[in-house]
Amino acid sequence: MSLHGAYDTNNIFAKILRGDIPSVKVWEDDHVLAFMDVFPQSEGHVLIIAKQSQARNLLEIEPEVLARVIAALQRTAKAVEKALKPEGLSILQFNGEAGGQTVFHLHFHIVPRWTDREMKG
Ligand code: DGP
Repeated sequence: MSLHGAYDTNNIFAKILRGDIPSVKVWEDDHVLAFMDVFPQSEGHVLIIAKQSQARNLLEIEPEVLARVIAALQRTAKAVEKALKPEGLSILQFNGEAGGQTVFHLHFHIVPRWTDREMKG
């Protein structure tokens, strides 16, 4: 799966957006959805996606949509910090299979970190 190509409307996050498969939603508005990662790297691992964009990666996302996603990312990161009091937060984002991406609908990870807890992944 290269950085270029067609958006697969049957990718997992498209199915979550359609309600075809369940997700644990953290926050949403008309443009953005934040939900729990089903394979968390730490407690409180959240994913942020745009609802109405078929961008597969950062190279494809429209700048105005990206701005909404980033604003939601910051809002959600603040909520995670308030709820879980992590010592750090990793914001992760992968592009293309060779870049570590496995679901080809643009997304950002919020991964809370604690120095005394073992990291997964
Ligand atoms: P990435 O490598 O950035 O493409 O990460 C994709 C993430 O999606 C990975 O951390 C696991 C998560 N994930 C995969 N399948 C599902 C699912 O069905 N539901 C949820 N909530 N997350 C999923």
